[in-house]
Amino acid sequence: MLSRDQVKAVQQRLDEVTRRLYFFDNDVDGLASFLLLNSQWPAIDFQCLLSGPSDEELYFTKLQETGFQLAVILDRPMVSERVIQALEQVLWIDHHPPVTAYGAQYVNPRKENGNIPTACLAQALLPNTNPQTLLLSALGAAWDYYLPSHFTKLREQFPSLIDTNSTNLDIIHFDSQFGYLLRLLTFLLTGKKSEIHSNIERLRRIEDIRTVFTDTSLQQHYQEKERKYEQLITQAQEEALAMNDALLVFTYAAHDSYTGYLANHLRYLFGKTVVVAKTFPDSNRYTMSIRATDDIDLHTVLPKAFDGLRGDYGGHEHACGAHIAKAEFDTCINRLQELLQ
Ligand SMILES: [Mn+2]
Repeated sequence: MLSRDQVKAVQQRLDEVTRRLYFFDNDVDGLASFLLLNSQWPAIDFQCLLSGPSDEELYFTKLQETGFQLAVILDRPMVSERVIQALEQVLWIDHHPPVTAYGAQYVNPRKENGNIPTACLAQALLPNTNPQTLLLSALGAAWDYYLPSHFTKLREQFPSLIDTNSTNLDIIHFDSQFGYLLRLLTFLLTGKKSEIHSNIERLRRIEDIRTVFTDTSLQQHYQEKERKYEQLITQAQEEALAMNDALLVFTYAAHDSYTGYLANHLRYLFGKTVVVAKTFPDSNRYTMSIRATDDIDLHTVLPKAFDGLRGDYGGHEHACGAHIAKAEFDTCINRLQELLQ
Protein backbone atom coordinates (compact mmCIF):
# COMPACT_ATOMS: atom_id res chain seq x y z
CA MET A 1 0.00 0.00 0.00
CA LEU A 2 1.08 3.63 0.17
CA SER A 3 3.54 4.83 2.81
CA ARG A 4 2.45 7.38 5.41
CA ASP A 5 4.62 9.98 3.76
CA GLN A 6 3.08 9.31 0.37
CA VAL A 7 -0.44 9.58 1.81
CA LYS A 8 0.41 12.84 3.57
CA ALA A 9 1.97 14.37 0.48
CA VAL A 10 -1.03 13.55 -1.69
CA GLN A 11 -3.57 14.69 0.91
CA GLN A 12 -1.70 17.96 1.22
CA ARG A 13 -1.72 18.50 -2.53
CA LEU A 14 -5.47 17.88 -2.64
CA ASP A 15 -6.13 20.03 0.44
CA GLU A 16 -4.28 23.11 -0.74
CA VAL A 17 -6.53 23.72 -3.76
CA THR A 18 -10.27 24.14 -4.22
CA ARG A 19 -10.59 23.89 -7.99
CA ARG A 20 -9.85 20.27 -8.85
CA LEU A 21 -10.39 18.78 -12.28
CA TYR A 22 -10.51 14.98 -12.43
CA PHE A 23 -9.74 12.69 -15.36
CA PHE A 24 -10.27 8.97 -15.01
CA ASP A 25 -10.37 5.70 -16.89
CA ASN A 26 -13.74 4.58 -18.25
CA ASP A 27 -14.06 1.45 -16.16
CA VAL A 28 -15.30 0.71 -12.65
CA ASP A 29 -11.83 1.11 -11.09
CA GLY A 30 -11.49 4.58 -12.63
CA LEU A 31 -15.04 5.52 -11.68
CA ALA A 32 -14.78 4.28 -8.09
CA SER A 33 -11.45 6.10 -7.65
CA PHE A 34 -13.10 9.30 -8.78
CA LEU A 35 -16.19 8.87 -6.58
CA LEU A 36 -13.99 8.19 -3.55
CA LEU A 37 -11.67 11.17 -3.96
CA ASN A 38 -14.55 13.41 -5.01
CA SER A 39 -16.34 12.62 -1.73
CA GLN A 40 -13.50 14.24 0.22
CA TRP A 41 -12.01 16.64 -2.35
CA PRO A 42 -14.88 17.69 -4.62
CA ALA A 43 -14.31 18.24 -8.33
CA ILE A 44 -15.26 21.43 -10.11
CA ASP A 45 -15.45 19.28 -13.22
CA PHE A 46 -14.50 15.84 -14.46
CA GLN A 47 -13.87 13.90 -17.64
CA CYS A 48 -14.25 10.18 -18.05
CA LEU A 49 -11.66 9.21 -20.67
CA LEU A 50 -12.03 6.75 -23.52
CA SER A 51 -9.82 3.94 -24.61
CA GLY A 52 -7.86 4.76 -27.68
CA PRO A 53 -5.99 7.60 -29.22
CA SER A 54 -8.81 10.13 -29.60
CA ASP A 55 -8.92 10.49 -25.86
CA GLU A 56 -5.92 12.81 -25.78
CA GLU A 57 -8.13 15.54 -27.23
CA LEU A 58 -10.50 15.19 -24.28
CA TYR A 59 -7.80 16.59 -21.99
CA PHE A 60 -7.39 19.65 -24.16
CA THR A 61 -11.12 20.28 -24.49
CA LYS A 62 -11.52 20.28 -20.70
CA LEU A 63 -8.44 22.39 -20.28
CA GLN A 64 -10.01 25.16 -22.33
CA GLU A 65 -13.41 24.91 -20.65
CA THR A 66 -12.41 24.83 -17.02
CA GLY A 67 -10.39 27.12 -14.77
CA PHE A 68 -8.68 24.71 -12.39
CA GLN A 69 -5.75 24.62 -9.99
CA LEU A 70 -4.99 20.93 -10.03
CA ALA A 71 -5.63 18.14 -12.53
CA VAL A 72 -6.04 14.70 -10.94
CA ILE A 73 -5.57 11.76 -13.32
CA LEU A 74 -6.75 8.37 -12.08
CA ASP A 75 -6.12 4.81 -13.28
CA ARG A 76 -4.49 5.74 -16.59
CA PRO A 77 -1.52 3.68 -17.79
CA MET A 78 -0.15 6.42 -20.02
CA VAL A 79 -0.34 10.19 -20.19
CA SER A 80 1.67 12.02 -22.83
CA GLU A 81 4.24 14.70 -22.11
CA ARG A 82 2.16 17.08 -24.21
CA VAL A 83 -0.87 16.60 -21.96
CA ILE A 84 1.06 16.92 -18.70
CA GLN A 85 2.77 20.10 -19.82
CA ALA A 86 -0.53 21.60 -20.89
CA LEU A 87 -2.25 20.74 -17.60
CA GLU A 88 0.77 22.04 -15.60
CA GLN A 89 -0.34 21.04 -12.08
CA VAL A 90 -0.90 17.29 -12.17
CA LEU A 91 -1.44 14.58 -9.57
CA TRP A 92 -1.44 11.17 -11.31
CA ILE A 93 -2.44 8.04 -9.39
CA ASP A 94 -2.15 4.69 -11.15
CA HIS A 95 -1.29 1.00 -10.83
CA HIS A 96 -0.23 -0.01 -14.33
CA PRO A 97 3.44 -0.70 -15.08
CA PRO A 98 5.33 2.47 -14.06
CA VAL A 99 6.18 4.97 -16.80
CA THR A 100 7.78 8.42 -17.08
CA ALA A 101 5.59 11.03 -15.40
CA TYR A 102 7.09 14.14 -17.05
CA GLY A 103 7.08 16.15 -13.82
CA ALA A 104 3.62 15.15 -12.60
CA GLN A 105 3.29 14.06 -8.96
CA TYR A 106 3.08 10.35 -9.72
CA VAL A 107 1.79 7.76 -7.27
CA ASN A 108 2.18 4.16 -8.40
CA PRO A 109 2.60 1.37 -5.82
CA ARG A 110 3.97 -0.97 -8.50
CA LYS A 111 7.30 0.77 -7.99
CA GLU A 112 7.48 -0.72 -4.47
CA ASN A 113 4.83 -3.27 -3.56
CA GLY A 114 3.00 -4.44 -6.58
CA ASN A 115 -0.35 -4.10 -8.18
CA ILE A 116 -3.00 -2.41 -6.02
CA PRO A 117 -6.01 -1.07 -7.96
CA THR A 118 -6.48 2.69 -8.02
CA ALA A 119 -9.75 2.53 -6.06
CA CYS A 120 -7.88 0.94 -3.11
CA LEU A 121 -5.26 3.68 -3.33
CA ALA A 122 -8.01 6.31 -3.37
CA GLN A 123 -9.58 4.76 -0.30
CA ALA A 124 -6.22 4.74 1.49
CA LEU A 125 -5.95 8.48 0.86
CA LEU A 126 -9.24 9.28 2.59
CA PRO A 127 -8.93 10.46 6.20
CA ASN A 128 -12.02 8.42 7.14
CA THR A 129 -13.54 5.22 5.85
CA ASN A 130 -17.12 3.98 6.14
CA PRO A 131 -19.06 1.04 4.65
CA GLN A 132 -19.76 3.03 1.47
CA THR A 133 -16.12 3.89 0.79
CA LEU A 134 -15.16 0.28 1.47
CA LEU A 135 -17.84 -0.90 -0.95
CA LEU A 136 -16.72 1.53 -3.66
CA SER A 137 -13.09 0.51 -3.36
CA ALA A 138 -14.06 -3.18 -3.46
CA LEU A 139 -16.07 -2.58 -6.64
CA GLY A 140 -13.14 -0.84 -8.31
CA ALA A 141 -10.69 -3.53 -7.19
CA ALA A 142 -12.93 -6.42 -8.22
CA TRP A 143 -13.36 -4.86 -11.64
CA ASP A 144 -9.60 -5.25 -12.01
CA TYR A 145 -9.78 -8.85 -10.72
CA TYR A 146 -8.22 -8.01 -7.36
CA LEU A 147 -9.77 -9.16 -4.11
CA PRO A 148 -9.19 -6.47 -1.48
CA SER A 149 -8.35 -7.55 2.08
CA HIS A 150 -11.57 -6.01 3.41
CA PHE A 151 -13.84 -8.04 1.13
CA THR A 152 -14.77 -10.64 3.75
CA LYS A 153 -15.67 -7.96 6.27
CA LEU A 154 -17.75 -6.26 3.61
CA ARG A 155 -19.78 -9.43 3.21
CA GLU A 156 -21.01 -8.98 6.79
CA GLN A 157 -22.03 -5.40 6.08
CA PHE A 158 -23.71 -6.08 2.74
CA PRO A 159 -24.95 -9.70 2.93
CA SER A 160 -27.61 -9.36 0.23
CA LEU A 161 -25.14 -7.72 -2.15
CA ILE A 162 -22.22 -10.08 -1.58
CA ASP A 163 -24.37 -13.19 -1.71
CA THR A 164 -21.61 -15.68 -2.41
CA ASN A 165 -18.99 -17.17 -0.11
CA SER A 166 -16.63 -17.62 -3.00
CA THR A 167 -13.42 -15.62 -3.30
CA ASN A 168 -13.14 -16.59 -6.96
CA LEU A 169 -13.36 -13.32 -8.85
CA ASP A 170 -15.07 -14.88 -11.86
CA ILE A 171 -17.85 -16.13 -9.61
CA ILE A 172 -18.03 -12.78 -7.86
CA HIS A 173 -18.27 -11.06 -11.27
CA PHE A 174 -20.78 -13.30 -12.96
CA ASP A 175 -22.70 -15.04 -10.22
CA SER A 176 -23.45 -12.53 -7.44
CA GLN A 177 -25.44 -9.36 -6.81
CA PHE A 178 -22.15 -7.56 -6.31
CA GLY A 179 -21.17 -8.65 -9.82
CA TYR A 180 -24.53 -7.44 -11.10
CA LEU A 181 -23.73 -4.04 -9.59
CA LEU A 182 -20.38 -4.12 -11.42
CA ARG A 183 -22.23 -4.80 -14.65
CA LEU A 184 -24.66 -1.99 -14.00
CA LEU A 185 -21.86 0.49 -13.38
CA THR A 186 -19.97 -0.74 -16.45
CA PHE A 187 -22.97 -0.16 -18.70
CA LEU A 188 -23.49 3.31 -17.20
CA LEU A 189 -20.03 4.08 -18.62
CA THR A 190 -21.12 2.85 -22.06
CA GLY A 191 -22.83 5.07 -24.61
CA LYS A 192 -22.61 8.64 -25.82
CA LYS A 193 -20.11 10.91 -24.08
CA SER A 194 -22.86 13.26 -22.90
CA GLU A 195 -24.92 10.39 -21.47
CA ILE A 196 -21.93 8.96 -19.63
CA HIS A 197 -21.18 12.37 -18.20
CA SER A 198 -24.70 12.84 -16.87
CA ASN A 199 -24.72 9.30 -15.41
CA ILE A 200 -21.55 10.09 -13.49
CA GLU A 201 -22.90 13.46 -12.45
CA ARG A 202 -25.84 11.58 -10.93
CA LEU A 203 -23.61 8.95 -9.34
CA ARG A 204 -21.48 11.51 -7.60
CA ARG A 205 -24.54 13.03 -5.94
CA ILE A 206 -25.89 9.82 -4.42
CA GLU A 207 -24.78 8.70 -0.97
CA ASP A 208 -25.29 4.98 -1.42
CA ILE A 209 -24.02 3.36 -4.61
CA ARG A 210 -26.78 0.73 -4.35
CA THR A 211 -29.18 3.50 -5.40
CA VAL A 212 -28.31 2.56 -9.00
CA PHE A 213 -30.55 -0.50 -8.55
CA THR A 214 -33.60 1.77 -8.23
CA ASP A 215 -32.76 5.16 -9.80
CA THR A 216 -35.16 5.54 -12.75
CA SER A 217 -32.86 7.49 -15.03
CA LEU A 218 -29.81 5.27 -14.43
CA GLN A 219 -31.94 2.13 -14.79
CA GLN A 220 -33.32 3.39 -18.08
CA HIS A 221 -29.81 3.84 -19.47
CA TYR A 222 -28.71 0.49 -18.10
CA GLN A 223 -31.69 -1.44 -19.53
CA GLU A 224 -31.08 -0.05 -22.99
CA LYS A 225 -27.40 -1.10 -22.92
CA GLU A 226 -28.31 -4.45 -21.36
CA ARG A 227 -30.57 -5.28 -24.31
CA LYS A 228 -27.74 -4.60 -26.77
CA TYR A 229 -25.33 -6.57 -24.64
CA GLU A 230 -27.63 -9.61 -24.53
CA GLN A 231 -27.64 -9.71 -28.33
CA LEU A 232 -23.85 -9.52 -28.48
CA ILE A 233 -23.15 -12.15 -25.84
CA THR A 234 -25.65 -14.54 -27.44
CA GLN A 235 -23.99 -14.13 -30.82
CA ALA A 236 -20.52 -14.46 -29.29
CA GLN A 237 -21.46 -17.68 -27.50
CA GLU A 238 -22.86 -19.22 -30.68
CA GLU A 239 -19.70 -18.36 -32.58
CA ALA A 240 -17.44 -19.54 -29.75
CA LEU A 241 -19.17 -22.92 -29.60
CA ALA A 242 -18.42 -23.42 -33.29
CA MET A 243 -14.71 -22.62 -32.80
CA ASN A 244 -11.93 -24.97 -31.81
CA ASP A 245 -8.88 -22.70 -31.50
CA ALA A 246 -6.97 -21.96 -28.30
CA LEU A 247 -7.76 -18.30 -28.85
CA LEU A 248 -11.35 -17.13 -28.84
CA VAL A 249 -11.91 -14.17 -31.18
CA PHE A 250 -15.13 -12.21 -31.45
CA THR A 251 -15.59 -9.11 -33.60
CA TYR A 252 -18.60 -6.83 -33.95
CA ALA A 253 -19.54 -3.46 -35.38
CA ALA A 254 -21.19 -0.88 -33.13
CA HIS A 255 -20.63 2.55 -31.69
CA ASP A 256 -21.04 1.50 -28.06
CA SER A 257 -18.11 -0.34 -26.56
CA TYR A 258 -18.76 -3.53 -24.63
CA THR A 259 -15.39 -5.07 -25.37
CA GLY A 260 -14.00 -5.14 -21.80
CA TYR A 261 -17.05 -6.70 -20.24
CA LEU A 262 -17.59 -9.12 -23.14
CA ALA A 263 -13.99 -10.29 -22.97
CA ASN A 264 -14.22 -10.94 -19.21
CA HIS A 265 -17.51 -12.75 -19.67
CA LEU A 266 -16.27 -14.95 -22.53
CA ARG A 267 -13.10 -15.90 -20.69
CA TYR A 268 -15.26 -16.93 -17.73
CA LEU A 269 -17.66 -18.95 -19.90
CA PHE A 270 -15.07 -20.68 -22.09
CA GLY A 271 -11.88 -20.62 -19.99
CA LYS A 272 -9.80 -19.49 -22.97
CA THR A 273 -7.73 -16.46 -23.84
CA VAL A 274 -10.09 -14.02 -25.52
CA VAL A 275 -9.88 -11.15 -27.99
CA VAL A 276 -12.98 -9.02 -28.45
CA ALA A 277 -12.61 -6.42 -31.20
CA LYS A 278 -15.04 -3.69 -32.11
CA THR A 279 -15.24 -1.43 -35.12
CA PHE A 280 -17.86 0.55 -37.01
CA PRO A 281 -18.41 0.89 -40.75
CA ASP A 282 -16.62 4.21 -41.33
CA SER A 283 -13.66 3.34 -39.10
CA ASN A 284 -10.33 1.97 -40.31
CA ARG A 285 -9.38 0.38 -37.00
CA TYR A 286 -10.37 -2.12 -34.36
CA THR A 287 -10.57 -1.39 -30.65
CA MET A 288 -9.74 -4.54 -28.72
CA SER A 289 -9.99 -5.99 -25.24
CA ILE A 290 -7.73 -8.95 -24.58
CA ARG A 291 -8.12 -11.27 -21.59
CA ALA A 292 -5.64 -14.05 -20.97
CA THR A 293 -5.86 -17.25 -18.98
CA ASP A 294 -3.68 -17.44 -15.84
CA ASP A 295 -0.76 -19.14 -17.60
CA ILE A 296 -0.36 -16.42 -20.25
CA ASP A 297 1.45 -13.12 -19.65
CA LEU A 298 0.26 -10.53 -22.14
CA HIS A 299 3.33 -8.37 -21.49
CA THR A 300 5.34 -11.19 -23.10
CA VAL A 301 2.94 -12.15 -25.89
CA LEU A 302 1.66 -8.80 -27.16
CA PRO A 303 5.02 -7.23 -28.11
CA LYS A 304 5.50 -10.14 -30.51
CA ALA A 305 1.95 -10.05 -31.86
CA PHE A 306 2.04 -6.28 -32.51
CA ASP A 307 5.63 -6.06 -33.74
CA GLY A 308 5.82 -3.75 -36.79
CA LEU A 309 2.03 -3.34 -37.03
CA ARG A 310 0.06 -0.11 -36.87
CA GLY A 311 -1.42 -0.63 -33.45
CA ASP A 312 -0.84 -0.19 -29.75
CA TYR A 313 -1.71 -1.94 -26.50
CA GLY A 314 -1.47 -1.39 -22.76
CA GLY A 315 -2.67 -2.77 -19.45
CA HIS A 316 -2.09 -5.66 -17.08
CA GLU A 317 -0.62 -9.17 -17.34
CA HIS A 318 -3.98 -10.81 -17.99
CA ALA A 319 -6.05 -7.88 -19.26
CA CYS A 320 -5.10 -5.39 -21.94
CA GLY A 321 -6.75 -2.86 -24.17
CA ALA A 322 -5.45 -2.38 -27.70
CA HIS A 323 -6.19 -0.91 -31.08
CA ILE A 324 -5.00 -1.84 -34.53
CA ALA A 325 -5.45 -0.86 -38.18
CA LYS A 326 -8.23 -2.94 -39.76
CA ALA A 327 -5.94 -4.14 -42.54
CA GLU A 328 -3.52 -5.62 -39.99
CA PHE A 329 -6.00 -7.22 -37.62
CA ASP A 330 -5.77 -10.67 -39.23
CA THR A 331 -1.97 -10.67 -39.07
CA CYS A 332 -2.08 -9.80 -35.38
CA ILE A 333 -4.66 -12.53 -34.64
CA ASN A 334 -2.73 -15.15 -36.64
CA ARG A 335 0.41 -14.35 -34.68
CA LEU A 336 -1.50 -14.60 -31.40
CA GLN A 337 -2.94 -17.98 -32.44
CA GLU A 338 0.58 -19.25 -33.09
CA LEU A 339 2.04 -17.79 -29.90
CA LEU A 340 -0.64 -19.47 -27.80
CA GLN A 341 -0.21 -22.95 -29.28
MN1 LIG B 1 -7.43 0.01 -12.80
